[in-house]
Amino acid sequence: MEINYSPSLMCVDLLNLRSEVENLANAGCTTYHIDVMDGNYVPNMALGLLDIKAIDSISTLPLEVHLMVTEPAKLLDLFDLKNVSTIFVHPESCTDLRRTLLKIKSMKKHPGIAINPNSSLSFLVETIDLVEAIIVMAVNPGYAGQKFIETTYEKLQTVTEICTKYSCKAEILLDGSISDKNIKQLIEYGATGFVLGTAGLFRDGNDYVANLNHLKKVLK
Ligand code: S6P
Ligand code: MG
Repeated sequence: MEINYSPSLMCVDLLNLRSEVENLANAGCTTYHIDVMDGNYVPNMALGLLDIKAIDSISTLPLEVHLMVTEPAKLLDLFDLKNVSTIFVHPESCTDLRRTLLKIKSMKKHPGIAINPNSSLSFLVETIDLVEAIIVMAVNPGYAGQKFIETTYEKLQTVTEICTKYSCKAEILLDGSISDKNIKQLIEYGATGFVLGTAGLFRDGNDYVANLNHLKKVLK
């Protein structure tokens, strides 16, 4: 299985956006993770639309957009960009989750849901016929640099069981404090990819080649 290594671009040096984006691709990252926050659904803001359009214009990799906003359906058209492959929404933030996922599908993007540590998995079961990608949050959304929540392992196992039961082939991405301490176990429990931030990639002098190779070695 090809593992998706997706750097969280809110962790890059924004003053050097072009070289950061290029260096991450050259280091072997496979997609870019774009965190969008509105200061309402989560008490923070991250990348803005102009940053994302700039990234889209030079990207050689697919962009996975993680919307941490209230009522994402109202903003979806803004993300109808060339390299955006997947759009994730948080079920609780949608008035009509199914309609929101259908709208993403109509834009020819993969519809995804992002599941918080305390989100009910009934959202997944009820949309399993539409969902093509899943983020299992290992932290509460809003910030980089938080502590890994240990109940994530159990949650991931249940997500994997649900996908198997319904023959759902969605990618399963883990997001939040992903590092050499947890990736092996997460793969065993069904993860197909990782969002990489300060815990695993943007650390130790930001040597992306060395840090990514280290993670890959742990999985061998
Ligand atoms: C935060 C966001 C994440 C972070 C990522 C950072 O809510 O959705 O994608 O950017 O968790 O990684 P780390 O290793 O600093 O926790
Ligand atoms: Mg994220």
